[in-house]
Amino acid sequence: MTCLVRDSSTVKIEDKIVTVKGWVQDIKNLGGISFITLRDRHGTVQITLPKKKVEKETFKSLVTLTRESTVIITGEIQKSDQTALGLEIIPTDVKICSRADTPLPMGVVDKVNVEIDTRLNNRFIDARRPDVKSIFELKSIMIKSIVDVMTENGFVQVNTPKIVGSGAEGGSTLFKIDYFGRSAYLAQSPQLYKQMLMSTGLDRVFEISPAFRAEKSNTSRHVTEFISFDGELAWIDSQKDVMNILETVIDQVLRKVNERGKEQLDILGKKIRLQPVPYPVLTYKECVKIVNDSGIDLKDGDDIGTREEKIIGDYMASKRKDLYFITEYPSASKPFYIMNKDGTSYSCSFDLDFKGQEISSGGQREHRFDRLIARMKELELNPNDFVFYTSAFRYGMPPHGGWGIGIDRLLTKMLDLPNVREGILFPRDVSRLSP
Ligand code: AMO
Repeated sequence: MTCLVRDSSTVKIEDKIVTVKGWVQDIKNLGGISFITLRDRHGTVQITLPKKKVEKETFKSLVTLTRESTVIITGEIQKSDQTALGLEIIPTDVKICSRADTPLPMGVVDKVNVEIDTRLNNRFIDARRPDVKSIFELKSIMIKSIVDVMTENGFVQVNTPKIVGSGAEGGSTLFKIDYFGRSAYLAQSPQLYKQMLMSTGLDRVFEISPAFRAEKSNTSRHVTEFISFDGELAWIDSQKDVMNILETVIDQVLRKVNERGKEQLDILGKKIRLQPVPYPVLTYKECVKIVNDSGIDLKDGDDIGTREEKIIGDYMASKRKDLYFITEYPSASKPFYIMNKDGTSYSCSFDLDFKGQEISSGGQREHRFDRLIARMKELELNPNDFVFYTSAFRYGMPPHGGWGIGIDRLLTKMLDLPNVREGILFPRDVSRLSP
């Protein structure tokens, strides 16, 4: 008789004899009969051990196992009314791959609430939980969907260096490293490189890669290493062109995740609320008013911080809008590479917020060499530190713009997770460097 290797979700009564591989989730010893719940990536299957029917050695080795040990079990399938799958496996052969130590640092199926720190310290066990595993399967589905949507829209996927000689997003969040005796940094974003690529004729590029910020703030949305999804496109008329493509991309990605990730969303008990495009646009000034109307004092020019973002998010939620752009930020609050709106003090930039949190920022870039240098000087940056970048603006640079999205924030907002760390397998923050 042939013996099939099956995952738990595909064991069928007709298989007669199967081999299953997994973790011992639970063992119940009732004297004459014992039950093992064996878990693999797809679910669980019941191994039933009637003492009289199972070979003595097999019985003994299985009932003395510890929870979360890994085993390979071959056995006969029998019908059962007592199990979810309507069947059980009576083992004929067992191979113990590794016996788990006791006590476990945390339970897998126990209902007790475990602190996020304990969970992150023991991520290898935490991610055995079907809900946690589903989050990371959805992240994979989301990234695959982004690649599909961007490629379908004519973007070329690129990779740019993560060890760099100068930062793009301000000195305060740069991680300095020793590069064979020279100063170097971990890239805060692919900003300067994706812009340089606009002068090559690869006029639509995207990148999904780690970005690093020496972010001292210990909040539920800041980490020191995150995955950035960057897009950049040339020949734009204004930042509006970038916003149009960005909302199309987000919309298509959310739809794809809803379809492709149905199984995982069901496990989490979630459904992604889809919002038709175009997304609403608020100006910075309108946001200041919304915040002031809520009783919080915010002056024109002040930063829209976490508290203010939340107020604006609540206001938009009351209009059933989860995703919305914020435009016309004061130039002073934006980096040197963003274009100023001629004759105003505003920048050609935008943020995209999702349920009261910034998930993306972008805009039209300053592509005119002289103005770019002037803007750097205005912000007290030394253009000589950026010659590798500014050179690309001297020999034919098209007008261009783009965005950067924190993938981890997009995921956590999409799933209403309370902390960005929930969406990162091994997060890095001001106090966490391990595991
Ligand atoms: P910005 O600095 O706004 O813009 O970053 C873009 C997006 O990256 C995410 N992000 C973070 N996520 C988690 N932890 C952090 N510490 C963190 N910092 C940033 C956010 C944010 O919206 N070069 C520009 C983008 C562009 O103009 O193309 C940039 O990096 O989701």
